[in-house]
Amino acid sequence: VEATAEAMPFNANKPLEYGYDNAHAPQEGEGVEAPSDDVTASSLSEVNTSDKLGTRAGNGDPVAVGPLDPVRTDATARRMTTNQGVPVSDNQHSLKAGLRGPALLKDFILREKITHFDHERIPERIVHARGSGAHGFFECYAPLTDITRAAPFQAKGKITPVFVRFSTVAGERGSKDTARDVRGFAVKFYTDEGNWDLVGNNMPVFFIQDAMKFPDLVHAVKPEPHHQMPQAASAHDTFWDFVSLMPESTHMLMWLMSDRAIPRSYRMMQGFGVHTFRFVNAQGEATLCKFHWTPKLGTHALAWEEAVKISGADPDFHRRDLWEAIEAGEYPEYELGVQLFTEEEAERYSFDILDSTKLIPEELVPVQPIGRMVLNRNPDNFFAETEQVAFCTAHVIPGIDFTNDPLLAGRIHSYVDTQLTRLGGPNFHEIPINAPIAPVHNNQRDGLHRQAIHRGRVSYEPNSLGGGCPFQAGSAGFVSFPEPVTQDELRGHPEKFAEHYNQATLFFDSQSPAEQAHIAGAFRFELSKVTVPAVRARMLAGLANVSADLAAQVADGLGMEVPEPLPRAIAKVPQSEVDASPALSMLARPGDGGVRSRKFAILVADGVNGQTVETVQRALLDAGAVPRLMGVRIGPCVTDRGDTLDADVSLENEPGVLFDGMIVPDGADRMGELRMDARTLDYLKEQYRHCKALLILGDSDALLDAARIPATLPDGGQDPGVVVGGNASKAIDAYIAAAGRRHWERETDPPRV
Ligand code: HDD
Repeated sequence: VEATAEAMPFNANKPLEYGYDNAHAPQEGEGVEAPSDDVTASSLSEVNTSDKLGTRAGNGDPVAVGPLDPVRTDATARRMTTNQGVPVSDNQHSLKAGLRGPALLKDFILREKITHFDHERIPERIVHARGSGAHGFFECYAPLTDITRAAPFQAKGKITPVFVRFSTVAGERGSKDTARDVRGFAVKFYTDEGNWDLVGNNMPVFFIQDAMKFPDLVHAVKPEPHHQMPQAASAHDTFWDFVSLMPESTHMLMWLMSDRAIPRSYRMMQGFGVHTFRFVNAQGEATLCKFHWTPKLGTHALAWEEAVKISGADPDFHRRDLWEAIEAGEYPEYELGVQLFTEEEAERYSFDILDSTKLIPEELVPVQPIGRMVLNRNPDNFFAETEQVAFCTAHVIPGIDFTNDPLLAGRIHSYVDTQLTRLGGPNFHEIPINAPIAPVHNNQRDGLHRQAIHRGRVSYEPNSLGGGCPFQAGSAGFVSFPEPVTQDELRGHPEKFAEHYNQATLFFDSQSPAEQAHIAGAFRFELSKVTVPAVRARMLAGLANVSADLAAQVADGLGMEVPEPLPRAIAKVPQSEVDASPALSMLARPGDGGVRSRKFAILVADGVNGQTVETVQRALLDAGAVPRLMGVRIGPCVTDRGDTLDADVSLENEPGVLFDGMIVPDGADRMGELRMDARTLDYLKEQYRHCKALLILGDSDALLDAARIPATLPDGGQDPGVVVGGNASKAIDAYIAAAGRRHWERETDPPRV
């Protein structure tokens, strides 16, 4: 616009009228050093794993950094461009005919920006929509060459990069983390011989035996279709209607109603491959195999009421926990173990190893540790990595093969298929997070969003024009295990599949009293949300086949009688090999009992005894824990010594449920502000009710009395989780020893406090 100030009502060319003040815009190369320029996408599929990854894992450095480097972008000190690389001069204003005139269609910069934005979302996963991911590595303990030729297990110390995604199942992408639900535990191994995906859960069994029923199961558990409620919860009519008609889900229901369904952290839960797989060695010999991940920190759970409150206070509780632990260098670690057995042994078991509603008791086939996985790098970009990662049970490598588990068969189809819609076409394997590190060469061509530029005119095989390349690998490639098949085609299931209760009973009987009480409480809660009495009654009739005691407790909680047990589907119930499996209790894996990476709140207010705060903080830090100073508000408070402490969290912004334990330092007498705040007592009560350890120092024990917290257990014994001490340095040691676990033994139903 050529105009003078005199001719126009305002000066059209005055730079600030456009809101663009070049003087304050960052200039190219200012302040931060620009990243190096050697970023090309070409090396993606040809990365040499040993060069890029080899020895770096041992010292804790990220191993999966190398392969993705070519596609990581960083805008630091770069100027803004369009997607075509055209520098953008003004990202604040659309192109208009005059400052108050209409926007112009030829504004390709505006249109590109809005069009891209309009298409930012992709369909969420139909199940496991809510998840969190991390990079890391797998390290093999010893060569397993006699049982498998799978690349990750060929040498002691062999490092394979991995990407892991943990998830809930039922909730949508933005739903809460602490729902009562199964957790997904999916691991992508980027091996030298292609990608292997071990797509498991934190429970070793499943609801159904045959993939044919999966859509029904998912429709039943998802929010009901007419009003789209409830979100991320199984406590509603359609779920219980379905499972009460599906006795094969009884065993899984025991797991789902147990504390396994409300883990304290993704870092503190087991993972299982669920199905029986096959290891195959170089001679083509097979060994049957079940996969187990065991967390180094042990298996720990939340209390149900705590999980409910956390979902309001921090719906990202597990995501945050995983992220913060990795940022802090507290790398989550899991041991991979296998149960190995032969076809002949399997035939003798009282259950069918092709039935995913059954596990193999560890007392029958022990779990042998074969390696460890360490997660040591957070994703750079949630969408590019965690959302776009595509796990597929069909992704196996030479040395690992399927069995005829009919649930697995359906999965082999489903996962690839679902990505076609979710990720928009058949080339999702080229998305960087999904691309194998092993080279990819075949004659598959074209399709939406093709990244590779295939050279030459040959895209068929056999060919002579391309020298016969790429050539078949023969026995060096993936050779399916030649399982003989001689049977008729039919729809049905093997006889042992009809036994539905033995392992549900084994699970319940193997739990500690507190875990059993939680299972009964969970059934009571869920069934109390069921509005159709006949569904509740049918479920109770199923539970009567599991445990008379459990059925009676649940019925009592619902004000109902225990009905006649459901008729059994199998005529002659096979005898279980074991009556008790201690390994099924979460208490069997306490970890080292320490407090590493656990969060503790130290209550502070003006007048707090500064010395005790310092002692407690130091000791917790030395033990690897995360102490936070919690005040009535954040910011400074003055200690009895006259110096100031900074409260970094407040009773309001980080409620007590977000902490593993709480400490009240000496000084309650002086800390009037804290005493007068009703939330202080609420938080103490909650900590107690959720069975966390409390440390109360000096005159602050008056708060314990005010909150009516008993120092003794219901059976009259001393509660080791309530540490009351005059001497801070002595008391904190006792506290740390007590704070690595929950003190379930103090629980009563209903709660005393
Ligand atoms: Fe599945 C996702 C685990 C049975 C079909 N499943 C999905 C994920 C996990 C599992 C962890 C999330 C992967 C990720 O983080 O991206 N699913 C299991 C386990 C099962 C199981 C342990 C039983 C042993 N699933 C199962 C069956 C079917 C599916 C029987 C279909 C026949 N599952 C899917 C799916 C999903 C999926 C629809 C949704 C998004 C995706 O795959 O990528 O294909």
